[in-house]
Amino acid sequence: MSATQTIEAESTVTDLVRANATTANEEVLQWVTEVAELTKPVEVVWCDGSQDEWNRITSEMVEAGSLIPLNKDLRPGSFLARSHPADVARVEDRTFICSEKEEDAGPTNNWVAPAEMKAELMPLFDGAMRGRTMYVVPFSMGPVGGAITQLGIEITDSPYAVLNMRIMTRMGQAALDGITPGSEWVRTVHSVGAPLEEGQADEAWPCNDTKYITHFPETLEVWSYGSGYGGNALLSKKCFALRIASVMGRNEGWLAEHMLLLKLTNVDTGKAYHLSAAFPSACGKTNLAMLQPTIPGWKVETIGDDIAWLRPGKDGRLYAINPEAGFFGVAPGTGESTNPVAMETLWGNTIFTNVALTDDGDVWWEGKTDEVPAHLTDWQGNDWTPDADRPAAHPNSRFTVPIQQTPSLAADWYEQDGVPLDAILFGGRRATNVPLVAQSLSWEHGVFVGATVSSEKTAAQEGTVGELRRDPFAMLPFCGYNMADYWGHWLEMGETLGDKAPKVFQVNWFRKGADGRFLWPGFGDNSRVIDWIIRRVEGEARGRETAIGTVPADGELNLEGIEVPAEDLDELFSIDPASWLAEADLTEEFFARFGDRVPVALRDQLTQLRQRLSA
Ligand code: GTP
Ligand code: SPV
Ligand code: MN
Repeated sequence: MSATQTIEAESTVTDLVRANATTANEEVLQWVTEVAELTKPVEVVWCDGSQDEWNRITSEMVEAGSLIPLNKDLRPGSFLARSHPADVARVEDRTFICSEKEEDAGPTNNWVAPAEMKAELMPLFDGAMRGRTMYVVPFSMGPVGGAITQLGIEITDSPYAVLNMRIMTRMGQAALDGITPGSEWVRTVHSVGAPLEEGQADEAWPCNDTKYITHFPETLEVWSYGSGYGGNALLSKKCFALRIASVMGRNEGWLAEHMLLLKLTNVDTGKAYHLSAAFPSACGKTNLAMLQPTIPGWKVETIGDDIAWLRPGKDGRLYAINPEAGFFGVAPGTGESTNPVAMETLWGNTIFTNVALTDDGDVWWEGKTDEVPAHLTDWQGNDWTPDADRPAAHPNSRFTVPIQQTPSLAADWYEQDGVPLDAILFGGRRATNVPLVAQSLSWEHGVFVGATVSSEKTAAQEGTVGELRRDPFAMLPFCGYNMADYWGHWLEMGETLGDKAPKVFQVNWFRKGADGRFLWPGFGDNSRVIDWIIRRVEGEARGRETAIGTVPADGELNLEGIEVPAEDLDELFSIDPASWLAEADLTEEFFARFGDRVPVALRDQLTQLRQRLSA
């Protein structure tokens, strides 16, 4: 039985919270009571993550018109949600890091002092859940009891968030039981900011024009208001597992990263390797995590597609886990030809958000099939035909699906204490300059490469798609502290790891020719690049040193079975000193924003890069 109770005039909020509480931990009970007193919901539900609970909440949402059940034969157990048209992506300009000191948030974050932000937020949260149910969602990031695992609770008035959290995290009683008096856990509060007055009808997707995504790293708290979408509402994800966790990692000697995680096995020798890759939002992490090699000799298995937590293990190597339990993946561009593993993963039990609906009750988005259906209902519920001058699915439409449905899931996903990393990749979306692949000359050089990545903006962020911006370590919107200190932390991690540190590479699948076409086939053919990377790790593949790193020597990149014209190949690896010197000037300007907090080792790297380019 699920735990619910309605506020009676005579019952206090304390009764409401405690009557059905599934913990005896006073710290939790008091915090939930405080939030309930503030937000004034009509009922409090302690979530257990069960199938019964899922069935109950999905039925209620279907009834309310907030979820559309998909055709049970085509997409069993799956639903479509359509968001408010103004609530479709993360809102970076409404995202705040509320550390005590402004310089601890740094120049790349919005900052407001904690007390000031709380004073701004409390009137908004006061009564924010009126007329709504408050859900208490306990969750574990990583296997309960694992060496790298962390626990948290999200309080939310969004049943959509609850369903997504059940997919994205290990949600339920085991997590709550792990939160013991005095233990470290993260407190997150979310409201869509749409209280219901007596008799007022609800919206299908309630939200508020006013939005706040706020983080209090010193007290391990997140308060999110006004949005129901993705990283704004699933507070385990960017808010906890990146912004708050990056600060925990700095304090405790580990790293929280915007990285995919995969396992590669050499089919002949049976030897396994693990690599992680940091690419900005909608730049191919899910694709690479589910790579289907187009060359023989390698088996790829998936561990994670968005977030990795990295911590030195007892043997001195760097170990990684995927703290999540599901994918919140970009739908457009995901199809049989680009990502067959994802397509198989999505067979059922999936929540789709802002994709199009087919006439037979299935889903569609741009790139799902080559053939475009003759008629669809678009992401906003309007009739759509191929001659429409707008996409049928929103460019940032997404699927939420349990990771365990992935046919390529590695058993390593279950590893309590993670997997040892052999290589780390940094990448972005760069039409020019950055070669297909280059190995860093040292750990310090690798950190410099990560720190200076630029990438063209995608639909995952609000703003202008295609605009080039610095996105260091793919963490620009996700680092919970001063980015320059974060670089320093990476340098220190390198010192700790010494010669056991993973090798560092930069990749770019997105380089374009003068005619605007991608020079590299990408997707499954990225296995050719990964093959060279692993052979470098093994000291087997030959490289050619350039000013910006070591690229494959002639003939070392396996191109068997594909036709890449020689001119394209030259262009993919061409390093133009003038353009790179211009980038170096921009890097100097970028570093200047951080003043003297930029580690000396990175300034040295910039000097050395200029010397190599001018040589
Ligand atoms: P978030 O979930 O937003 O953090 O992003 P992600 O990095 O997981 O995004 P995802 O993998 O879903 O990126 C999808 C986009 O990258 C789609 O537009 C794909 O077509 C494109 N993409 C992925 N791999 C390649 C590739 O090798 N070549 C090219 N040209 N595009 C690619
Ligand atoms: C991203 O934008 O990097 C995502 C999607 O992974 S969201 O969870 O909405 O941030
Ligand atoms: Mn992401």
